[in-house]
Amino acid sequence: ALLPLASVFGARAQTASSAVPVAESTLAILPGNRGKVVSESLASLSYETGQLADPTFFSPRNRSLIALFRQLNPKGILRIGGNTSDYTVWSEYRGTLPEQKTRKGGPQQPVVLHPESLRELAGFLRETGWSLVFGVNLKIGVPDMAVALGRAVRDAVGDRLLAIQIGNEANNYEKDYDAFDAAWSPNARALQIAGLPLAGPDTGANTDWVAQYIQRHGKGQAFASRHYYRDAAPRGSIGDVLGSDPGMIEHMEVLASLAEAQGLPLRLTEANSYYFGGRDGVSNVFASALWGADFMLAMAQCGVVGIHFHGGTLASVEASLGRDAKSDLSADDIVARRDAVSSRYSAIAGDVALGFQPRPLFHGLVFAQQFAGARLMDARLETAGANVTAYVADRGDQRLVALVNKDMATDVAITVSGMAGYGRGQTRRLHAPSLDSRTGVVFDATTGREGDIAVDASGQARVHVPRSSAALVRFEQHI
Ligand code: BDP
Repeated sequence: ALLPLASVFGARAQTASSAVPVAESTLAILPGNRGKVVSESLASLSYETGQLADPTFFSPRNRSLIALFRQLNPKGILRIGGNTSDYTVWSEYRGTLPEQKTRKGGPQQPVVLHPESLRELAGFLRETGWSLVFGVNLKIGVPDMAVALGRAVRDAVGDRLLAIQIGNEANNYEKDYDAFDAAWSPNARALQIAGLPLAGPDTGANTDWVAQYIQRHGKGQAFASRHYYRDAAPRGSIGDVLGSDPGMIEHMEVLASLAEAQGLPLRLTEANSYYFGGRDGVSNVFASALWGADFMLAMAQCGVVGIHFHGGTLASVEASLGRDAKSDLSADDIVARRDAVSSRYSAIAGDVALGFQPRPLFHGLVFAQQFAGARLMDARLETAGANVTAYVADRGDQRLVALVNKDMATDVAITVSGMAGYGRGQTRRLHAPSLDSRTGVVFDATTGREGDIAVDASGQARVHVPRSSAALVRFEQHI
């Protein structure tokens, strides 16, 4: 039933338009059905190997980026890879190297990686507390160089190296899984002999390749991986990103159970909303925060252990900015320019000269990361057709209830049942002036009637979630 907002939510009714419908919804928590514990490394990031060309980026002196990494997740995992990993050469490799070609057949300018970048990266990881997944060049077909670089990475970062991956989205250049396997295997053998931990296959969307890889190579690897993007920019719209992608859920459920049978965690080592750098007005606005929060929790529910949101600078734009001294810019200019130097989907915007700031997506990732360490529970949601998702988890004597209202037009009033034994809940809300806001996104504690939620004698609580916002309620168990 749709009730006028004012009748269920007096406090907000004074400011909200009375035209906003409210969908009466129910969330029944099924206390017997306990799922997996959400990994501490759920919120993770991915950057291009090309980002390492500038050793001051991932550096122990880059305090502003370190602070944002720590704020996102004190136990995250940084994945270095992407297309640029497949044309990176190691400066210390003394063997001969074939010339690499671009997709169109021209000579490919290599990214030359120097020891200094690895030393700086090691310091950055130490300061953030993050671990590393590092991708080496498969396309070039020189296993000796893969080993030389893999060893150098391990020597630089030590135990923080979780795994080496070989090749990025090889499905884009190998004809089928067997061709990939044949190219991959000599590299893998050489890296294994050198005692380096492996993970893979780091393909694009190819679930069947990942399944074959798990079957053939899964035992003893650090994790299994693939990537995810909703679609290619410039396709995409706010309505599209807020829609659901049920196919992905099915694929990941299948892969997670295959991986689990081999004792392997499953990670999305590269993911974001729209590839080709993201969709302006979608990937970099508040809608992406609701998408990211929901996507992370949906993936955790399927058994995905970590999601590495891809990002970083748009190197070409950055180069053109070199002439501007930071001090010449007003605060607003700096905000706009940090935005301009970054890929549109990057959760963090900025560069070393300008400093760094969170994008809207960042706040969505922080929202979902609140589930780290909590055990997911089954719950049944009925929303009268509103585009809402719900996630429930227990941690110690707390119960977390996340409600993501991706509906653009409808507020929801959710009656949560199955809360017997819990006292009051405290709410943090993820909201912004509008879905297309680039700034003004917050994830903050709500005070008063909207923030402090009571559980009644029958074990029910009422939570109101305005359209285009999310709420995270933390209920405390009765002592
Ligand atoms: C992915 C690549 C990554 C690109 C991204 C994009 O792995 O290197 O940056 O697409 O196009 O497929 O945005």
